Amino acid sequence: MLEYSLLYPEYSETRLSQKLDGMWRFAIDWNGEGGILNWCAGIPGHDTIPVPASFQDFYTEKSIREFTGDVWYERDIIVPAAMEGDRVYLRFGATTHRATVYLNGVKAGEHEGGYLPFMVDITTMAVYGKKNKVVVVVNNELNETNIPCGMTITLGNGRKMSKPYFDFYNYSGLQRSVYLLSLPKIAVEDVDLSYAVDGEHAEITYSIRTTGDADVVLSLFDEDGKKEASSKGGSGVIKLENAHLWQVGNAYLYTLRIELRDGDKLLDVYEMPIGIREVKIEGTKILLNGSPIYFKGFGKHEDSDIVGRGFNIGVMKRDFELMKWIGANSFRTSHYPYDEEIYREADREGFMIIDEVPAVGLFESLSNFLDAGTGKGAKSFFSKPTTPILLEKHLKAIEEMIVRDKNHPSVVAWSLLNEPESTDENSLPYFEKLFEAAKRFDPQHRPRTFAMEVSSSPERCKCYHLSDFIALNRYYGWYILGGYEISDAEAKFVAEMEKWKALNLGKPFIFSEYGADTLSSEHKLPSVMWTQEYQIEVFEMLHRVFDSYDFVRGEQAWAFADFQTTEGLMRVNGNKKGIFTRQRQPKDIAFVLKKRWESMPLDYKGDR
Ligand code: BDP
Repeated sequence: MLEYSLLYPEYSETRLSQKLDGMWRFAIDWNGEGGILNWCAGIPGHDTIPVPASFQDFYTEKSIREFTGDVWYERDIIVPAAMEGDRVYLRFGATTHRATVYLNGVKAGEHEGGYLPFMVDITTMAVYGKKNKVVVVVNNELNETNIPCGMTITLGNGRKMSKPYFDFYNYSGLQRSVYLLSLPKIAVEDVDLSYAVDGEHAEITYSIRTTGDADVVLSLFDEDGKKEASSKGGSGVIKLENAHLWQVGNAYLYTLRIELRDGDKLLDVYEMPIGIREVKIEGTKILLNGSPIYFKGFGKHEDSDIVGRGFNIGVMKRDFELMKWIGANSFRTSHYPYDEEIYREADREGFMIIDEVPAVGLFESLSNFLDAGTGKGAKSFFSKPTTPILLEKHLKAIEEMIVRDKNHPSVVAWSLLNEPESTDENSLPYFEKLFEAAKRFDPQHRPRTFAMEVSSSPERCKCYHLSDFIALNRYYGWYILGGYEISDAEAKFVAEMEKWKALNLGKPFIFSEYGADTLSSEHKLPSVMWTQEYQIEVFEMLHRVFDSYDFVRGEQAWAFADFQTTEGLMRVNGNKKGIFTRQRQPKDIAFVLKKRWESMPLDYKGDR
């Protein structure tokens, strides 16, 4: 069990929460000497940098953008005297990929894993009512013992360089908000909720974990603030006769108020938005509140100009407006859990999320995602001496993701890996442990899956039977038989689909990626690869195939927007498979998708 709470840092009658965003002092540890030189007590220089943001894209020097190693952040905070007597924490939304936190020169905590929050307890270290110095050292090196996988090389000039086994830039730093929080000694630590829906009748089964003994009192308020139900005790069931369900594109959020009491004394209050909905798989159908649904949407990235992977509230708003405009209803958080604000927005807007743990690059090849389909490389990513360490970190990330995200109605499924090497015997025991853990951590037992690349074919994949629904990443017409050979690509795609069909798995399939690189500057009639016309041809071909198989229950195009990657022969200043540009303007394909998705009802193919 996690040693800290991952509840969203709400303010309440009993909790204080202060955002520490803004300009922090910043220093790059060029010689890896910050530890020896005691930077934990104060960093050198006068540079400052925004938090939250990736550090890479602000500067004009390439050596900073490509810097691999330790970067140091520092700021002074006043820990208010009013917090004394409570438990006081620093909460980091994400430090990519690992961080050590110091308070007043003394180590306060550390965390590994770059896309999930953690809390550092500073209760006994803080000087109350006075200035305290926070120093954080963040390391962005990649290896094969943590996710996402990659390696770190050293160039002839002695500089280190990141070699991701994945196709997105290794942005890093303090990429999400930092909070100073105080919680009462006896506090709500975790909340488990699950739902049973029968028409308008709904049952909410709850269980509240606290840090000490207290009477638990729950109240449920509707959107107008009217109390609809209440309950007492640390666990139980709340019944609603006329429940407003959370529906796709029509979200309804209740407020659950949890009070911890000792007689008349209020010990803690925690309020959270909740949405009542039930997700189920029945045969090849995915049901939300009993009705079949078809996924329309994207694989995305947290990625934008200047701030990189840093959370940007304006970009978030724009992305949701574009997704509504185009008729999408869902997205996958490829290839890592996103900022918590994005899930809260999806809860409000009625979007469905396939929540993905940062397990990408688990494939034995130097440039993973490019060689993946070619069958190149050794065939044993999961039988290395380091595999047990990787598994342990992977399981911890799954736990952290599910504990953080389990109460978002928008989260309807878990993706436990992206394009792993699922073709060797040793992958099976590894995958079994992931799937078992996801079930154990999730009180709602949401469907689990992993996104499969093309060599994970019906004949070769050892693990697809573990998935509750099959998620395929397929690039017919791009990596496979692109350009004038597209007719053969279609035939090859149909041949693969026929093999899946023959297996008669009785499970839903979703296309979790499909697309073609397209430069927004390029037009040509007749088309060639990389032009906007060709992107449309690829999508039309693929959609024809999707539509001819009833067990295909969704399509999430790759990618929502163009995004930054490591430079290379295959990438023109990033991956250009976006339906929108990196600046969030539509390519021609966006209008094609809009027409298609707006004409497809939510229960598309639901009668089949
Ligand atoms: C898949 C990966 C994705 C890549 C995409 C591509 O899952 O991260 O960006 O292909 O090549 O292999 O565009």
